[in-house]
Amino acid sequence: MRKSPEDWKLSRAPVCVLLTLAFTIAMVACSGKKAEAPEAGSQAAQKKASAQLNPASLPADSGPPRSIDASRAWKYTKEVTAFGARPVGSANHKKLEAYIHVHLKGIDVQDDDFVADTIEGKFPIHNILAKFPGTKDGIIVIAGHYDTNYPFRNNGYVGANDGGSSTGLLLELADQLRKEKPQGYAVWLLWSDGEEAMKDWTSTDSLYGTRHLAKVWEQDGTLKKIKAFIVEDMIGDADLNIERDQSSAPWLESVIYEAATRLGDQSHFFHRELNIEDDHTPFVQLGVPCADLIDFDYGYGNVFWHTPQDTMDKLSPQSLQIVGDVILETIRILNAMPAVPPK
Ligand code: 1BN
Ligand code: ZN
Repeated sequence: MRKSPEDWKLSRAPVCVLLTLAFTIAMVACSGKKAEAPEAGSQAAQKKASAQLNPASLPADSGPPRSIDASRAWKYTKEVTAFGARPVGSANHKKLEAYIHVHLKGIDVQDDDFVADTIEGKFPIHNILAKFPGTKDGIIVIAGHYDTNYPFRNNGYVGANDGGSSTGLLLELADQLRKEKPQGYAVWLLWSDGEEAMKDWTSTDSLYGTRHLAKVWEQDGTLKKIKAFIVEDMIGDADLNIERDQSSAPWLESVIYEAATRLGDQSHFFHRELNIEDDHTPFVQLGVPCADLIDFDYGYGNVFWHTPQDTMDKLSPQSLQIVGDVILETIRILNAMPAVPPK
């Protein structure tokens, strides 16, 4: 049963402070990775606030929104998760690649294949890209990773939320775009590979697929055409709380928040601000406007993240519905904006 925005505010408010504290400790203990809250009133926070968009400046709502088929996205997520651990170089990873390719039959698909030299040796990496042409000059990329962690290849880890939900939702978005072609910017769906670290997350041991693709697109000129690069990651959690990310473009997060508000889903967005490295990071570093839609509060204090407890029973089709619909509405608003990025 979906909670009303009021229910959410009431039930979440008392635990917010504790969650933030637990999260900070967990981040230091688990990964040593950057995922920090900014200092209130800091220069960065002020700059970010000033760069957010006034919703009144956005194009008006233009009729009934589109909606994904969440039961189908759920079925895809379940099927992806049922492959089991899907680390790079594994038989399960190959099976999932084939499953995605079969799903995309008839669509313009382009693979970005290369060999990554990692701390654990050389591994094949396969980014999968489905291109839906538009009617306007420019590209919106929606990305999510399909690999699971190499270090968890033998401990029963299945990555239902982390890898499963992102893959399942992208497959459903492909169905939507196949049914109704983009009326505006081209939309490219990216199943990214090698997002996870081979050992411990560092800037060189992580994001193998997107670091490669960002370089390729910088060299061939694609990067300049990208209007927005939106990552969806860990978006299946039944208790959905999408973070505001410090490295994401504030104006793009404003558009996403407006999309969520128009759908009545804003209570699931941007209660907490973190600095998150994810598949958007290589593109942020090259100046592309990005947003990372990630729920990094998966179980109390993120306890299910990167554990064998990341299983389907923690997820909900409703969360896939919310994120899928907000992505479609975001695309609609971007298409209606007179200039992207806004002047
Ligand atoms: C997301 C899911 N990530 C890895 N699996 C990226 C990430 C790693 C985000 C550490 C925050 C902290
Ligand atoms: Zn992960």
